[in-house]
Amino acid sequence: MTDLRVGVVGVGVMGADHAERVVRRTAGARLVAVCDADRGRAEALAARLAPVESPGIRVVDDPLDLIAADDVDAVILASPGFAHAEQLFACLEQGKPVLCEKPLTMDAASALEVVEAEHKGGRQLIQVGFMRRFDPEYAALKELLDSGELGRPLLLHNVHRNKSVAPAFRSEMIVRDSMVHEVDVARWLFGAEITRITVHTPKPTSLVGDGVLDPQLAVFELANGAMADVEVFVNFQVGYEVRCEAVAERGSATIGLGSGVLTRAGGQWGGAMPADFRVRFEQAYDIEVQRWVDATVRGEIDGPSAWDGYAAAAVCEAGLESLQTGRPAEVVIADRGTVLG
Ligand code: ISE
Repeated sequence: MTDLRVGVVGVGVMGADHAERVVRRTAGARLVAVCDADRGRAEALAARLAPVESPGIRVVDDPLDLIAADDVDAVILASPGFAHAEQLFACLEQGKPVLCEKPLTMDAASALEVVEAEHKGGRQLIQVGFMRRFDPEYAALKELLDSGELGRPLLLHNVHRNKSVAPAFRSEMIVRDSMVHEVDVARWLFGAEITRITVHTPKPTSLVGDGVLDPQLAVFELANGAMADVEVFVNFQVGYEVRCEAVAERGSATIGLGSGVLTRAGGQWGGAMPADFRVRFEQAYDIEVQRWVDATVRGEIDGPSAWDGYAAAAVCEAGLESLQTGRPAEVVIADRGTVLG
């Protein structure tokens, strides 16, 4: 069996991490090409990752050339969200399976076009990078809720904190690039679409640039009557912290307490906080990419679909409206049966 030949588009923080993962920790896959708006960055990564005796990793200038290349069987898209739509259409046109980092696209209309184009092609080629679904703790929580042991889920409380983000990470990105994870988690864990979202904004931390609304506190209402809340705080200063608690009729379950190794030394007691998502979700990313490679070889996807990316985009679009108006916003989402029927 020959290795799946993977090309990575966008080798910033996440793309570089995935590229390294494909090279060092993924079975049955080989990194053959990388591409980035900053060619120097792509060249440095290719040089670092290509072992001397290997055929090397090509650096390609144009993402569409990488997607079309004969020696690329499948693509990891880690370019900025605004570039995804065009690159996803190219993948569909070329019949290339693609693991697309979130957000699927920048708005619900373009995300729906992607879903429709994929459906027309008759084969699921797109998997979306909602990695929390592959985190062993989230997966265990999902299994517990699905088992029915705790009864009907009623509430989900989420906390999502980043140590800090670049100044260019504005209020809208907090919704579209960060909160989008909990949008997916809520839909997935509770098995229902989000119908309404309200984004509240307390007086922002003084440690962000003017006009950035950070933290944000959102409330999701789901079609099955459950509710979820999420605090997203991307300039928390301390470290990366993602956890959630599901409350059901006969009990609650909490994950993400991060109580790994606890030390007692130097008059202190406690553990360490991960610096960022690459550390906290390393195992989830490894599992996600390995399962994506394995499924791709079988001609399938094994994770969140284009529809999940679209549904999240629809919720985030309403979230942006609520961010602006301060009022609840209804989620406008197409009928799944009609689109995929
Ligand atoms: C980033 O793009 C991610 O996906 C991280 O998981 C999230 O915590 C962060 O806020 C985003 O910027």
